This record gives sequence, structure tokens and C-alpha cells, in this order.
Amino acid sequence: MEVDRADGAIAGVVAAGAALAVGELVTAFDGAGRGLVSAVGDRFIEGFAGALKDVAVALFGTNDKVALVVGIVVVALALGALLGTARPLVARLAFPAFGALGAWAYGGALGLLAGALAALAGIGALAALRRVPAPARAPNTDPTVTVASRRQFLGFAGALGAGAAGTAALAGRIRTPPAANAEIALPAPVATTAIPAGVDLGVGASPYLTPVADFFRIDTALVVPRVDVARWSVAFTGRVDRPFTLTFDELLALDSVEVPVTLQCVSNTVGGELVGTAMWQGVELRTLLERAGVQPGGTQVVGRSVDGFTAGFPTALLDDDRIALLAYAMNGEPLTPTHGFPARLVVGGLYGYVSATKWLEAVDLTGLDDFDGFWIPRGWSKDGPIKVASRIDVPRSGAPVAAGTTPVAGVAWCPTRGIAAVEVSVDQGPWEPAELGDAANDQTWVQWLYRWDAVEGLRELRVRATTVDGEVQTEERAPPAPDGATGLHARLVRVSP
Ligand SMILES: Nc1nc2c(c(=O)[nH]1)N[C@H]1C(S)=C(S)[C@@H](COP(=O)(O)O)O[C@H]1N2
Ligand SMILES: [Mo]
Repeated sequence: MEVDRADGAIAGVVAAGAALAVGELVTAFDGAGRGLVSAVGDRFIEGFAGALKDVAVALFGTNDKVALVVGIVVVALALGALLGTARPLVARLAFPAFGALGAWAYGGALGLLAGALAALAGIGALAALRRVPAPARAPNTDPTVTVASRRQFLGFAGALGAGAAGTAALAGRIRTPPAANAEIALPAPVATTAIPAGVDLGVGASPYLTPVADFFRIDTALVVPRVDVARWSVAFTGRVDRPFTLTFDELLALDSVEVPVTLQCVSNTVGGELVGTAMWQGVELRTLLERAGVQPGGTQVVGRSVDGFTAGFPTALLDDDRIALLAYAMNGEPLTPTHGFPARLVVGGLYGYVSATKWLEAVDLTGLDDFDGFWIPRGWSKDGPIKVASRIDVPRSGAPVAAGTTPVAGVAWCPTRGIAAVEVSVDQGPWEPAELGDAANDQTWVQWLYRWDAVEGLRELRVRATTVDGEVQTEERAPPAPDGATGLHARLVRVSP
């Protein structure tokens, strides 16, 4: 009985694995970059993104996406184990039910085919495995037969399991084309914003320009879209007089500019890492919108991504001199797949969730009230101006500090409005001015440096910034939802004698 249950569970796990693998293989060929498992994961994110709110950041970090996929696979295999010990009829009903779930999540005829073949693979594998150990279960058999047929069963199960793993690996290979951005030759920009020599104060604060490898990544994409640039185009549509599309080559042939902009995620907490500055190269959005001829009703610019994500902001925001680019390069290199290859929007002064659509396929002009981007119905604010913020980078948490002069340094930002001053307070004492690094424009962060005369003991450092237009960063604490965190970054430092 024990062995029977264990064998049944093994057979069920292998059958579920076979079903998953077949589903992945069938969907590997449509170039969408996802399979039944990640489609189910996508539905999960869509459904729970709103409910989770603050938890959402964690969920949308790269590692947690892997965790979600692994979780779905583990749950599917565990359900398989249960089915393997249940009556055959239960499995014959359950596999088609899970196939249907996958088909629904994936959608379309291919989803239906993949779900059906996956269910058949599961039922077939389970039935085949159940047949093998049959002699072992028969009463009064020679024990050597039992051992032999159990071995036979385990061998068969192992072979089927290996076949399923191989199939899943093959599906993965078919699905992931080589990094598409490597071969692109970037045109020279007609204008490049010079980076002043004094942007980096050289005391260990975050570099003025964030290397691409260190740049935060936030998006809802479970599988990073791999866009075939030969087939890609971006459309200017909606409330415009002269809709048009651009292929990638046509986009690269237009006059471009290269300029640094600080990008921040609304989910960033006080002192958090979801902020960075890059040199963005691209075509000015205003020029493209002029070409399209925005109608009076086109009061919202909506970016649409190949993966269905949308983000929108008022067209009127482009009336000031904020940078707004249809960008295709970051720090002198074509965009990487994770940062939106082949093209994305970058708009100075707005959180990414209302502006910075990656894997862009359309710029759609709508009425401001006629459409809400992805995050708005999930409880985030329709307007997303970046709030004034500052962060202590050094001394790092837990780093040893000796009494005497110690640099305290970090970054401060309020893109489009600019930073006029940064101050530091020790142990709730008076606010002391910090030195500011240079900035290429008011749409990037600045480094700041305070030369602290550290006195032995446990000390608390706090920082606050003031914008060029006179707003002093508030110490009132607010969480990221619905429109960005506020509060002052503080750090406890133990100063040794
Ligand atoms: N297609 C797509 N674009 C997107 C998102 C997304 O989920 N999907 N997230 C936005 C959010 S919330 C942010 S903060 C920025 C982050 O850009 P990065 O990953 O290049 O840092 O991308 C924006 N563009
Ligand atoms: Mo974001």
C-alpha cells in the first residue's frame, strides 16, 4: 500500500511534468516569448497587482518573478502527485481542467491547442505509468517480480521525467532568441548635453550616471518581451490628424538628441534604490506629436507596450521644457531587453508608471478622462509628478566610522524643478548646509556632500533637500501608494573613538 501510494504520486508528478512540458513546447513557436506557465503567472499578476499594492514592488522585482514561475510549477507538480494517487477518473477530468486554465490564460487558438495537447500528455503519461507496476500489486506474486517491476516502473518514470525536462528545456531555447540589441549601430545625435566635470564629488555617493547593469528594473512583464526589430514599428494613433508609423530604421534616421534624465519608480521607499540617472538618446516626442497633429481632444499621451502595459500623462505637460523622448539608447548603448528594447518613452519629472512605457508599440492620443493606464484602476494616482527626495549613500549602513572628519554624501532629486540646496542634521540638531555637485540640467539628481565632524557614540544622520522653486522636502511620512513616498532619509551610525 505504501509503495503503491508513493508510486502513484511519482507517476502523477511525472505526468504533470509531461503536461507542462508539452504546453511549453507548443507555445514556444509563436514568438510571443511566453508559455502556458508564464501566461498563468501574468493572469496572477493582473489579478493581484492592485490588491497587493505595496507588496507589488517586491512581486515585480526580477527575482520574485522567477519565484512566481517556480511556484506555479511546484503547485502543478504537487497537484499531479495528488492526482496520481486518486482514482483514474479524477485525473481524466482534472488534466483537461488544468489544460483549460492554461488555454484561457494564454488565449487564442494556440492556447487551446497547447492546453488540449498538454492535458492529453498528462492523461497519457499517467495511464502508461499506471500500467507498469501492475504485476507488483497482484497478490501472491514472487517478491523478485515485485522488485523487478518496481525497478521497471522507476526506470520508465525516470525516462519520462527526463523526457519532459528535456522538452521544457527545448521549449525555452526556441523561445529565447539571442539578445537582439547587440548588432545595432546607433546614429550620432544632433545634440548631446554635456556632463559637467563636477557632477561626481568622489566620496562614494551613487555615480551621477547609473551604469545600465545597476539601473533598477520595474515592470509587470513576467517574461521580458524579446522584440524582433525587423518586424517592429511604433504607431502614432488616436486623436491625431495624420496618424503614422515608424519602423526601427525610420526612427533611427530621424534627428535625435542625447540627454541625461533621472527616472524614478513611484514604489520607491524613502532611501530606496528604485531611482537612477542615464544618458538617453532618442527622438523628441514633441516633434513626433507635431508631425501627427494632435487634435484638441488629444489631451492624454498614452504609451502602449507590446505586452499590453499602458501608461498615460496629460499632453499639456509637454508645454513646458521638460525632456520627453522616444528613446532607443541608454548610456550610449541600444536599450537592453529589460529596459525596453527597441524603444521606450522617457519623460522628465514623471514617475515611470505614468510615463516611461517600455517595449513601446504605440503612442495613442486620447482624452484625459477617456482612458486610464495600467496602474490607475489598481489604486495609484492618475497624476505622477516625482516628489522632491534625497538619500544618504555614505557612510553605508553598518560601515565603521571613526571620530573626526567623515564625508556624509548622497543624492537629491526633483526632476524638472531642480535642487537648490541640501542640508544635513545630526541627532535632531540644526540643519547644516551640504555642498552640491554639478548637474547637467534640472531633470537629473545631484550629488551632495557634508563634511561631518563625527563624535563618538550612536549618531543619527538625516538629510533634506530644497527645490529651486523653494519647496523644502517634508519630514511627514507617506507610503509609496498612491502617489509616491515622502519623509526624510535617516541613518544610524556608530562612531568609534
Ligand atoms: N511595458 C512596460 N513599461 C513599463 C512598465 C511596465 O510594467 N511595462 N513599468 C513602468 C514603471 S512602473 C517604471 S518605474 C519604469 C521603470 O523603468 P526601468 O525598468 O527601465 O528602470 O518602467 C515603466 N515602463
Ligand atoms: Mo514604477
